[in-house]
Amino acid sequence: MNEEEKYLFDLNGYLVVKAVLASDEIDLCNQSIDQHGEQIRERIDELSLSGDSESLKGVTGRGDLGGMLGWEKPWSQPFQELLAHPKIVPYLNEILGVGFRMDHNPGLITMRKGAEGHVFHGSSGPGFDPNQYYIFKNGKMHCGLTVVAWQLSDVNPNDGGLCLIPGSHKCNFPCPQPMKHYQKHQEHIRQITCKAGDVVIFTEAVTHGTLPWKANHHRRSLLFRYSPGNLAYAGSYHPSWPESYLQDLTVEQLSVLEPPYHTRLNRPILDNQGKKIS
Ligand SMILES: O=C(O)CCC(=O)C(=O)O
Repeated sequence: MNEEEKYLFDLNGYLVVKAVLASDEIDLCNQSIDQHGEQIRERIDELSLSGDSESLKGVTGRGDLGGMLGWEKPWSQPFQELLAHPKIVPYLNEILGVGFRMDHNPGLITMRKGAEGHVFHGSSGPGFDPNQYYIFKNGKMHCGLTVVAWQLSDVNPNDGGLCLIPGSHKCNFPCPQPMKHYQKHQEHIRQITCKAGDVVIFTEAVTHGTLPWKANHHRRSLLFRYSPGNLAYAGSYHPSWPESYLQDLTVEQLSVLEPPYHTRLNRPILDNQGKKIS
């Protein structure tokens, strides 16, 4: 993570890393998802995410799909490759610290034309959330839960999808409710545009949400969430990750599935080339 990227992440609470995946890697992920397309569940009725916001409502809900790390071979393989991807490890080493770990089960967000948005949320002020935070101390960023969102389709201006309030990870005051509903101060809210193969990294402390999807093509954003090595938000690792997740993983991939504990206690650590060094 170079100095410019650190500046931008500290400034905005997110960073877009361009062209991490090549087109054949994107295709493999999309083929695996297509193979499991019947498992996508659209969040309607009580699972709706748009609250009572007129600006976020849609004709259907967001599609969710999980469990890809446990899919039968070869379908799980493209997702295993993302677990400790050498192009992303250096960012997580900087943002979360060495020894970072995967926190939640990964999940795909899909949206078809007309899919509703998601009320904005985030964990900056006024209270302190010890699981999802952004702190700058001793010349260094320290983050709790952090999202790595792998883009498997393009997101163009005005398509909708992920949006953020840049800088809000450092906010001290609560986000006004009308802003969380995309009904006020829209000029301070940024829709994140990107190409398939890009990765958006953002801290859960930044106020973020989803705008209704307006494009003809489907949105596909694959979310891996990570925490520092000493911390767990979700209990997905407990009592253990499913056995099906662990098949044929490299030592590096297994390292990020370690439960939370101190790095001092022989926690495996990856260097900035994504190789296990201890
Ligand atoms: O649409 C997005 O990428 C944001 C998703 C999100 O914030 C969530 O699922 O909590």
